[in-house]
Amino acid sequence: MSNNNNSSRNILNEPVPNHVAIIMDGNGRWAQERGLDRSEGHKEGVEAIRRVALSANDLGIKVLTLYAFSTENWKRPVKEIQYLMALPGQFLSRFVPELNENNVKVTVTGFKKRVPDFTKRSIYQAVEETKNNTGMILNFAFNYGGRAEIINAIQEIAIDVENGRLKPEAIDESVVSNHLLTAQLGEYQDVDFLIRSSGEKRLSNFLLWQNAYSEFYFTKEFWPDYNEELFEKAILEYQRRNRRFGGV
Ligand code: V07
Repeated sequence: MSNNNNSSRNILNEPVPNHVAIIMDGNGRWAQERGLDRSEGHKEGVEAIRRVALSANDLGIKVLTLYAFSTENWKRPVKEIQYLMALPGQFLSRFVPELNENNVKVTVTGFKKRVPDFTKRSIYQAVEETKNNTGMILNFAFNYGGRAEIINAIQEIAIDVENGRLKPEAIDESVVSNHLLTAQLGEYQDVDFLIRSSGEKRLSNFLLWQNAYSEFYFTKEFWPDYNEELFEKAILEYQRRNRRFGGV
């Protein structure tokens, strides 16, 4: 193991974030730089998920949410969408046994509409086959959009008000949270640490409500290059910020 700089500080001696969310950006550019098809970048991106998920689980992180597909991604070329919709199935057949060995539970946050049936079946199979695991939750944001999520919550809450089940003045943060797509995450619904790879410094409609108090971390590496070492470096930075914060 490397003994350089801040990695000599033991990462396990200080709190790790409960909920880490990642915008896995740079798969296309990674492929372009190598003269490869974009799909090769997505394929390598799956390997990066494996490395980072197992590392996060080892560190004791409770929830890892990955932005796999946004509601805006439907604008991409049909060929690319077709490729992307097959990735959950590939991921499932290759990694579910390993996720089970590591007690990792798969969940999904997103809208069902427009997602092809074969993709939904793969995803629900992964969820089903890992549902009894009690370790980290590997949560895929799939056909997810933050504003659409908030609009959906408002519509559901409005129906409760219309039917007399809820008074407008009773609408508070917990009522709203309970109507978001992440309600299943319970006490870990809020993101503590947001990572975005590939140099872009934007939130891009990702978990708008849930990122209200999170620390942001932007890194220039492309997602397919992500590994245990880069992930630990990010977590050490979170711990550094927490120390400064806790000191006052
Ligand atoms: C996708 C690979 C990683 C880089 C970012 C974009 C491409 C894993 C999944 C997945 C989704 C749901 C699920 C299991 C796995 C996935 C899409 C794209 C659309 F239950 N990777 N990955 N889905 N990429």
